[in-house]
Amino acid sequence: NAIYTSLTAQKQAGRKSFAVLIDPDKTNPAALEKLIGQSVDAGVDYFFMGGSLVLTDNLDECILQIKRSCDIPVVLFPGHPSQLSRHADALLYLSLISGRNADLLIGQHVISAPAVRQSGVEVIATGYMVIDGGTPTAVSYMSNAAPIPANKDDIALCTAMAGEMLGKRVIYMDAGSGARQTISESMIARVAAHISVPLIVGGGIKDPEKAYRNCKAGADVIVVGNAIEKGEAPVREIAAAVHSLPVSTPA
Ligand code: 1GP
Repeated sequence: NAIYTSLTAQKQAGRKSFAVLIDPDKTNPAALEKLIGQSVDAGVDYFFMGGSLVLTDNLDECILQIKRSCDIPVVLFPGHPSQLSRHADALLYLSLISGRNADLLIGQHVISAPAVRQSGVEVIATGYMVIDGGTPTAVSYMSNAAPIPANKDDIALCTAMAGEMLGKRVIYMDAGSGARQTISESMIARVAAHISVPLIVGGGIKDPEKAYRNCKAGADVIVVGNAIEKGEAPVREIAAAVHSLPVSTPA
C-alpha cells in the first residue's frame, strides 16, 4: 500500500502534493517526454492517468514510457473500467458518490473487480464527487448524473462525510476537466474540516495562486490536467506553490 501510505503520511505532516493528470488519448511520445522532464524538474508528486473516452490503447505504453524515465508514481484515474494497467502504481477505484447512478456507484466495479484484483495494482477506494463547474464537462455528461451545485457546501460536506463513513479512503472533489468555474475554497474548507482522509481537488485549475488557496483551504492533493495539456499552466510554479505549504511560523 505504498501510495496510500504516502498520501496519509503527507497529510499528517501537513504537506501538500501536486498531481499532473495525463489523458493517454491526448498525448504522444514526444509531448509526454517533454512533460516528464518538466515534471521531474518541478518535483511533481504523482502522475494521474485517465480520460473520459478510450480512443486508443495507449495506456500501457504511456505508463511504460514514464517508468523508463523517472520515479514519479503513476496513479490510474479511470474514466472507464477498461482503463486498467498492471504497470501502474495504484488505482483510484472511483465510486461516484455525488451521483445517483447505480452503475457508477457499484455496477462498473462488479464488472471490473476480477480484472482489478488480478492486476495486482494497489487499490484506493475513492469517494468521487463531481461539483458543478459552470459548464458541461465530459464527466458531467458521461456520468449521466447531476453534479453537486457549486454553492451547496452542505451537500458536499454531508456527501464526503457519508463517503468516509462508508469506508472510502480518499475523497476526490472534481469540477470536471476544463471546468470554467473551479470548486470554491469555502466548499473545500467545509469538506476538509469534517473528514480525516486525504482530499484530492481538481477541475479547471490553471494558476499557482488558485492551487495555493485550495491547499490552504484544506486540499491535500491538487490535480491539473487540461491547462497543462494546452500549455497554459506553469508546472514548476504550481508545484512550488503547492509545496510552499505548510508555511512554518517562527517560534
Ligand atoms: C479532471 O480533476 C481533473 O478530472 C483535472 O481537471 O483537466 O481541468 O485540470 P483539469
